[in-house]
Amino acid sequence: MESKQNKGLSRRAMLGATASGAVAASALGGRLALGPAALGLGAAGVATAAATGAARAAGADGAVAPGQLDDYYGFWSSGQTGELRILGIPSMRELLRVPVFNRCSATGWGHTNESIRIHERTMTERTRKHLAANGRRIHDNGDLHHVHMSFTEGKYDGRYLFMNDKANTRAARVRADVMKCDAILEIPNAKSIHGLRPQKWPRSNYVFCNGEDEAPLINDGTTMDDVSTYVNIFTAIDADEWQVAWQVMVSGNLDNCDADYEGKWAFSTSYNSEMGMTLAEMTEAEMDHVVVFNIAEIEKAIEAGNYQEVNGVKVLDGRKEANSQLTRYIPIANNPHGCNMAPDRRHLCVAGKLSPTVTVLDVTKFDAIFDEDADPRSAVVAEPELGLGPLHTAFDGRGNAYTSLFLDSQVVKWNIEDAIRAYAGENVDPIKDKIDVHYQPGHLKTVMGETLDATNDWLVCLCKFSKDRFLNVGPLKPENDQLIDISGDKMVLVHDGPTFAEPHDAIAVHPSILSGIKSVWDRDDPMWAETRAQAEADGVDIDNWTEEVIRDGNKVRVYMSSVAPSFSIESFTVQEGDEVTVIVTNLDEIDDLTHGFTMGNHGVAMEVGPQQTASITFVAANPGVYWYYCQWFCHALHMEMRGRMFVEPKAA
Ligand code: CUK
Ligand code: CUA
Ligand code: CA
Repeated sequence: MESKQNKGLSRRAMLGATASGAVAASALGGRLALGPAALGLGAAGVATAAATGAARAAGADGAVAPGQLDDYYGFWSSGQTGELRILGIPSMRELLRVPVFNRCSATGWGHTNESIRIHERTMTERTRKHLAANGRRIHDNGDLHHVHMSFTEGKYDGRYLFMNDKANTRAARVRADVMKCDAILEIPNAKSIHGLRPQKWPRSNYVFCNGEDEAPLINDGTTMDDVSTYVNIFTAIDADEWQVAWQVMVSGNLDNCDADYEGKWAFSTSYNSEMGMTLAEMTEAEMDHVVVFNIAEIEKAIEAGNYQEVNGVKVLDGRKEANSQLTRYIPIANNPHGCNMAPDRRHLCVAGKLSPTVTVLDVTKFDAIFDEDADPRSAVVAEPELGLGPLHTAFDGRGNAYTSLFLDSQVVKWNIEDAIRAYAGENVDPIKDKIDVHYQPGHLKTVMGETLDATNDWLVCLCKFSKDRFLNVGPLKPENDQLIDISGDKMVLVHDGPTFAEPHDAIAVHPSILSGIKSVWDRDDPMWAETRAQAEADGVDIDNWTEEVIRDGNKVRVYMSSVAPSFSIESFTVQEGDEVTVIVTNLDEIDDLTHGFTMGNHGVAMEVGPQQTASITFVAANPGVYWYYCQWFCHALHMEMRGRMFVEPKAA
């Protein structure tokens, strides 16, 4: 203790911080040393920007000065990286990565007991069997295409972010108060969750998920060739319970989806109405379709018990031949893709992909198409020809739509009302502007353009190819997310933002909606409830300075606390072959004072944020001395924040 205190003094003096807290520089007093100066930071890091009104903190070029905050949070998917990312808009600075379906070296996500429990909670028996056969407990890859925030009455409510995993047929929820994943659901029966959208009205009671790939409903190896046994599945997740509420079998496959502003409908595009199994078959028909799901009729059918139960889930038949009131199929040309509801509460825009058109559907006409003899195309009110390869559409607050043109490498701005007038025969050109983007855009998003709060501020266009836009980094190039000013009549490209593989989609959210974000965990957070229960069973009080090593057969639980710059336990001993669980509680309560726990040569590392408890389990297979250390730079004596595990050889 003596020498630690002395080192603390000299180190602080060296860094030029005040020494007024020096007498208290015991393990606990360490926090006194950690002003910004101790880390060599200026005080400017806490400058605030008045990000409330319509005025932009950023300049016209989107530049945000050092120390200034961005105007909006951007939430980015990351495709095959499997994580959620948070960027600032308009600076496009990356603020955080939130691991979800991936394994994270920094935070231990996918390895801590708390995160593995979230993965395992709704895993199907098939997946458990598959993983066990491969010597694993969880999948640590995902393909996260779509991220959307929870809604209340058509507006973001700042509670949750929802996202899909196409690779392993899952959907996940991230708590927006701490920006951590708190629930993952593997969806039975469906295959490859692609489109995902929350219900917008009255609130996000459901999260709708499209199954993209067809497979036999009872997928037990009986047949591959009898395609008549194949189905596709639309799933509604109960967003509060994070369990499947119901599923609907459909004809054709499902690509992207959205929901209306009345809570009556959900809709999905299908590029494979043909139920083809090859590229030639999937592009054979001239028309595919949009499926309209009638939420009230579906809930009625569930209530009436008109479902079959498959793998513990209620499944309804909404296929064409079932002739039910659950679904309607609206013919759309040709392999449609994007499915975007406009903030005018009325118009759904479906991008043609292989057709140069966007089809505009009036959702107030959907009741009529559920009449027996109605023509489902009677809901079409416009079909402007916009350019080659339309993929997705975004909206501003002035009735304009912005559609990405993949093949043309352009964004086209068009006016919805003018498109409707043109479709009705008036001589008006709905196209207002076109801009080149670089290159091959997929999704594009305006600030809060998928809500009733659509703005006229920025458009982010997520380009799939960057080619020559950045220094060459080898065969694998970054994507290029471009920032476009849409405040005037003409779109203006102001910024290129390289991103790693492969964000598909993004949303932008005003900071006032996220005012509930915490900087320090609540000690009683449910994230470690099971770890707390184990501690209580072991008679350990993890809310206070803790030094306990509990032996339970060949299981050893090591409870320790951390306060900068030390762990409460400087060494512990286990036996060769023991299963060791290290439980660390970070008692520091200062913003940004994260510790970590890394056990050398054991593949073990985790984040422990201020006031957080985290735990990780491994087998101590080899006798010897192993250092553990804090891997988050937390203090001038961060390097010294370490200790030893001694693994005793098994008695012969
Ligand atoms: S999909 Cu990727 S560009 Cu998965 Cu939203 Cu259209
Ligand atoms: Cu604690 Cu570094
Ligand atoms: Ca097709």
